[in-house]
Amino acid sequence: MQNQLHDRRGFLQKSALATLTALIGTDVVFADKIPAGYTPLAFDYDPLKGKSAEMKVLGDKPWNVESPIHLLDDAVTPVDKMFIRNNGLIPTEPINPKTWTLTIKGESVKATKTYTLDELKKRFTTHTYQLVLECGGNGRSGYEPQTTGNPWDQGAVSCAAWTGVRLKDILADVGLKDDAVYIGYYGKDPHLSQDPTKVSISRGVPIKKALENEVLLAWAVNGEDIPLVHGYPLRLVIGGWPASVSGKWLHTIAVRNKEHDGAKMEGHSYRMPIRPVQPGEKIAETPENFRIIESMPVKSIITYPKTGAMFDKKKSLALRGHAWAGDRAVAEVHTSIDYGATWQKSKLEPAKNRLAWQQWSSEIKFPEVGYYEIWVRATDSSGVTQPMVIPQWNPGGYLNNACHRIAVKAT
Ligand SMILES: Nc1nc2c(c(=O)[nH]1)N[C@H]1C(S)=C(S)[C@@H](COP(=O)(O)O)O[C@H]1N2
Ligand SMILES: [Mo]
Repeated sequence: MQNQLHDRRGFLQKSALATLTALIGTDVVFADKIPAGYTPLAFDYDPLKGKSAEMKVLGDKPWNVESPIHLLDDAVTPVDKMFIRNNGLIPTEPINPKTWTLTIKGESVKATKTYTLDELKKRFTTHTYQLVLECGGNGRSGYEPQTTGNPWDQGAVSCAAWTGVRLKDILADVGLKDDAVYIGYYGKDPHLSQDPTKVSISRGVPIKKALENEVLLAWAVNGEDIPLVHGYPLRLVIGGWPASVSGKWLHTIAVRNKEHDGAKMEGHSYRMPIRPVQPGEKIAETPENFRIIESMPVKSIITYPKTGAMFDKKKSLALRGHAWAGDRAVAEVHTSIDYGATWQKSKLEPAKNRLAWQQWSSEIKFPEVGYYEIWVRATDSSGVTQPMVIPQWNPGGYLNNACHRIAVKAT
C-alpha cells in the first residue's frame, strides 16, 4: 500500500484510520498500538473479494473482470456479479465520505460550486433507477482481426439499481451559461504510471444527455454503499451509453462550452469510423474519420440455461434473459433453434424505468433428440434488429451486438 497512509513520522494518518474504520465497518481496537510504518492488512484491497468465484479476470493492471453470461440471470445485477472495468489504478488514498466533495466548474458554469456528499444527500431529492452499464468494447473478442483493448466476451454489462441525485438538479443549482454543450468528469483513480499529472480517463456526454432525468450522481448501488472498485463514494451513472461515461470516484464535473477533451475522448477511443473500413485497416484518427459513440445498440442475452446444458426432449425448456437498446426501448425479442431459419416470438416485460434492461422469456420444444444452438435476437423501438453475424469491423473493436447463442443437448 501507499505511503500517503502514513504521516512523515511513519504513523498511520488519522484520515487513513477513518477510512479503515469505514471499510471494515467497525472500530480498530488498539489503533494506538499500530507501529510506525505498519500498514494494516485490511488495506490490502482485493477487488475480487465479495465477487462471485465464477467471474472471469482479464487482467489486474488495470483490473478488468467480466461476468459469464449465466451469472447475469437476475433482473437487478447483484454487486458480486457486476463486471469491473478500470483504466487506471483503484484509488489507494484514504477515502473519507465525510470530507469527500464534488466540484462543478468549467467555462459554462456561472460560478464554480463545491458540495459535500452530505449536502448532495440532504439538499436534493434522491432517486433510484435501474441502469444498464455496458462497456463500449463489450463483445470485442468477436472481431477478426483482434483490435487493441480488452478482449471482452459478452459479459461486460450490468443493470443494477443506482441511488443518488439527478445531475440536472445539481446543475440547475449551480447555474449554467447559455453556451454549455458538454460535461466531462474527473475521478480520483491514479494513472497506471502513478504519474500524478496524468489522467487515466475523463469522458463526458453532450449537455442534452447530461440533463436527462436518469443521469445520477450516485452514492449507493442496490441499496448499499458503492463498493470501492465500482466508484466509492460517489459516481456518475449514465445509462444507455458506453459505460466509460459513468465516471467512478467522482470529484469534479466540468461544464464545457465545447466537446469535452479529457483523456479517452480523443483518437479512436470510444469512437466509430464514419465510413466502413476493411478489417485491420489503419485510418487516420481524425474527427473527420471518427464519430463519438453515443447510444449503445440493441442487444440481448440468454441468461438461462447456461450454455452446454442438457435437457429431456419430452419436456419444454423455459428460456430467459434480458434485452436492452441504449437510449431506446426493446420492442420485440425472438429466439431460434434452427440457426436463424425460423424465429419464435418471446414474452417481453416492460422496463422498470427508462434505460433499464427488459426481461424476456420463452418456452422451447425440441423436435427430436440431439444438439441444438439457441439464438436470441432483439429489435428496438425504431425497428432496428441485432445482426446475426459480427458487425462491420472497427479499429476500437466496439459495439459488437451480434446475437448471443448457447449450445444445448436434448436427450
Ligand atoms: N474514474 C474512472 N471511471 C470509470 C473508469 C475508470 O477507469 N476510471 N472506467 C470506465 C469504463 S471504460 C467502464 S466500462 C465503467 C465500468 O464500470 P464498473 O467497473 O463499475 O463496472 O466505468 C467507467 N468509469
Ligand atoms: Mo468501458
